Amino acid sequence: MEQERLHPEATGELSNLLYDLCLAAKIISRQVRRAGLTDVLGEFGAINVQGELQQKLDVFAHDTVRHSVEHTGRVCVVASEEEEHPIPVQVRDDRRSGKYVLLYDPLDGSSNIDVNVSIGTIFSIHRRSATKRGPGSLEDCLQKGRAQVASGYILYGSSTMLVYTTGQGVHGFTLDPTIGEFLLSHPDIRSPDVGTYYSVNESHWNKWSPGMQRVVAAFKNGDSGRVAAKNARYIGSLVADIHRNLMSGGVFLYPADSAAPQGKLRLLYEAAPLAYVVEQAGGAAIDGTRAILDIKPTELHQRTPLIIGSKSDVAFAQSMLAQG
Ligand code: AFP
Repeated sequence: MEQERLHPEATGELSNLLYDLCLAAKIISRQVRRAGLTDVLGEFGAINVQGELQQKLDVFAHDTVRHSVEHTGRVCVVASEEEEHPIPVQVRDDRRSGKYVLLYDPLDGSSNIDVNVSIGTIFSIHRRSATKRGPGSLEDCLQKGRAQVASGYILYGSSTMLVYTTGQGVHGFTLDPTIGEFLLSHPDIRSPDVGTYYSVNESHWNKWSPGMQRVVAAFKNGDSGRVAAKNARYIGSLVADIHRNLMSGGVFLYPADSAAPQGKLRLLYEAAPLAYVVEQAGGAAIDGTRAILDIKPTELHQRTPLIIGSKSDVAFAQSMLAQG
């Protein structure tokens, strides 16, 4: 509400949409916290559009987020990692169709669910073009990351945290399960310019370009005066890796490689929302050459290489890669 006052034109709808996502996060968090006790672990028995085996919690999280927003009249279309096509939100009266577009990764790091390692939900919110009415479409989803009005993630880790930005800095809230409310625990998060950690799955080393191998080698061993050697940390849950580096300083890399020439991570509901958060905290995010937020998407599930984190580390990687 305080931030909303910075926008005289605000109607409160965005605040309410963020609050709808908080409700979904509380429900998912409860399920995740009791995962070993209830029948929510393991496979759902279907394959999603990414060709991945859906986990029961993937589907639960997907449905929970969708149900928490689709009856509010605030969104005109939702798109999820778990659905091939965008889901237009039907409204009884076209004049009332929602003005926001929600893209989300319901549960990122699914392969870590059954082994009790931190996982997360990632969301990206765009405004649809003002002239349009009725349910939204793919076109409303294919917007540059720079046009996001809000983005963030929920981390289901040692505590459940919501970290988001609406373009006025990055703020972190911790869920107090005793009152069922997110409390402001980390106002104005700023990411250190130079990071302590580098985070990359080095098992893909042999599939990387020589340029990318040089970048990771420099982060590992240092590079005479240009970058100091860093400590390695890699969880394999994007949200958890990004959050650690956001708080302590670090650079996360998921480069393109010979097996995945476009990289693995999805632009619209993984890279772009996290890039908005990290840039707002003083960091940077690139695909190797250009800012993630300046990429014009052409497909809903398009992938992108990602180098994200502390500003000078990302700049170092960009300059090394530019040398070819
Ligand atoms: P899953 O959702 O299949 O666990 O993938 C997680 C993820 O999309 C992202 O969270 C990780 O950063 C990345 O993939 C891990 O990929 P690798 O297993 O190739 O390191």
